[in-house]
Amino acid sequence: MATEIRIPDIGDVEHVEVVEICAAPGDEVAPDDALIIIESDKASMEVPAGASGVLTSLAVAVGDAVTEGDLIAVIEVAGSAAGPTDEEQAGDVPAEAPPEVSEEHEPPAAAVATASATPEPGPSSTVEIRVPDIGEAEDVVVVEVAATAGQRVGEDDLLVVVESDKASMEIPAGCSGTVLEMHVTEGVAVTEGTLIATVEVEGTTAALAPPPGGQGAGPEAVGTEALRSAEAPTLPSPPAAQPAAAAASEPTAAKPSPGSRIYAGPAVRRLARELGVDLALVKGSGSRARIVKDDVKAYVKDAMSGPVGSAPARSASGSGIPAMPEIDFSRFGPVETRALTRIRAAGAANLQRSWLNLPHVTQHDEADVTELEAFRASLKDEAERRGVKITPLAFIIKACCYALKKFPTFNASLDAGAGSYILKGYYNVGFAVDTDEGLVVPVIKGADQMGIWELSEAVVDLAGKARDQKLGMDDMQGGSFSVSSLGAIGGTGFTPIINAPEVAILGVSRLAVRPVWDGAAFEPRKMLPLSLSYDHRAINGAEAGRFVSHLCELLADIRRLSL
Ligand code: CAO
Repeated sequence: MATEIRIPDIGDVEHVEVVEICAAPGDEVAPDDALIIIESDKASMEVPAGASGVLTSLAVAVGDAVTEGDLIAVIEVAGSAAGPTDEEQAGDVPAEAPPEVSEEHEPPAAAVATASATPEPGPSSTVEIRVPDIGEAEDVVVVEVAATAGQRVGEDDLLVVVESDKASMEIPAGCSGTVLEMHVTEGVAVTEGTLIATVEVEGTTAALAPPPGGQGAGPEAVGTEALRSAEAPTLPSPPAAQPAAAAASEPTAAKPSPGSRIYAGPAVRRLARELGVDLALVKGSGSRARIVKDDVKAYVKDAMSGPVGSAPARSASGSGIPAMPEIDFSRFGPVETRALTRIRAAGAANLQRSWLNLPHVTQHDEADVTELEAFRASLKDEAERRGVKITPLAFIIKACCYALKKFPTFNASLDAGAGSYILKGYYNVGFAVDTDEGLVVPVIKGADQMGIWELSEAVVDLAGKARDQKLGMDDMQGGSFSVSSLGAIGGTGFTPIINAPEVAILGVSRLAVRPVWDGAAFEPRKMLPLSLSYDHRAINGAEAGRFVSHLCELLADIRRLSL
């Protein structure tokens, strides 16, 4: 059954703008999934699908001016026997929209107090600015505090931005004066009536009307504008007038003064918070300098590629990388906090350091190990007699030593200034071992001097020590190249992180039998996926390609290991 989704009641506003499209035809949507985001001068709101099904068509585009009842989209509701209600058929509300919509026809509390503020000459007085009617919205938090104590504000100057799961709203001062105190900070939860700020209205007697019905606030409280979240989809009215101060504070690349306006929808604000981006520093490319997701992404890109100390970088953490926001996940469901083991924490720091400092590229290839596997199988009885487990890893380490000798820049480190290679005349191969405590990388010293039996013994011995937490510092130092084998686990390829200050690491995935064309017919061959990550400062792509090709040749014909 096809259901038409239309623009819900948007209060007194005649038209709102579609600022974001959140779903595309063909998408499966749930009732709570946002289809579009609409925005008036003062608030933005996600319009949810209101029904489960597949989005068959979208009738709006970014930039469209829409009004109540306009068609947004058509959803093919899966397996629904129930027909739409009369209201839905009339297009008043999306199917399954919450019942609160029946209240929509009341004029929103929006701007009532603001509009009725008629300052008259007289002595100063203190006005309390409180959170206005926020409809049925729950979990409303302050996401931005835009004014500070001592700041002069105009009626329309922004004090805070609050946000629920579905909508965000700017709360302006609603009167002119000096902020005496801001009573909220970013991240605090607020409800209707929560005290936001106290403002001294100078030289006037503030004849400000109480909020409608006297709800929540005292006689001097200024009701500003109602936030109706998507659960009660009503957008507040635009302000009666735009004071000159607000017009002068259009966002620019430089941080605007507190109180100036940031136009951004909830999805954009959420993205900015996730990336640790201060929206005040982002230049909006939308209408009225509204910030869209692409602006935030472009800002992050600039910050990452710009010179250290450039304006965007200064706003980020010391390393120039935007800090990750701290999120209270318990807001979304039950959580458990578990400390990282010492090994995992140390590994995490090393991996991050390598990932951030070394430009990683991964070269993928496949080695035909059919003959190698046949040879390995033929050693089974002897291996049992010797009490040694022989896996492909020993052959791979052996082949790596050969390849490293042929391509010495892979068995190297870069000096601190990255002006020269430090080529190593030893072949110490580390291999990643997965233990209960985390990942460790013991090193087989002088691996090039060992035969397959010796290498197999070394792997078993060091892996056992690693799992029993018996490795000494010496067992883990002095590596010149590393191998990370996930072959026993599975996968067809991955991006191993270089064990810096080494310059390359070989990832090994699970071998599989594949049909390989031999020029006349398809032959079943055992193919071993290899993934070589390398530091692109030290190694060119062509060199990496040659290194892996050579490795594949060696593994395809292990007689070459004796040449
Ligand atoms: N394809 C198919 N099978 C493979 C294989 C591959 N590439 N590599 C190993 N196998 C097989 C082995 O032959 C063995 O089979 P049998 O018991 O039938 O002989 C089985 O898988 C188990 O091998 P293993 O894991 O005991 O031995 P290994 O030498 O292959 O690996 C070690 C040893 C220590 C590297 C491994 O146990 C390990 O910890 N791997 C995880 C490494 C890791 O976490 N890497 C990710 C790090 S992040 O970059």
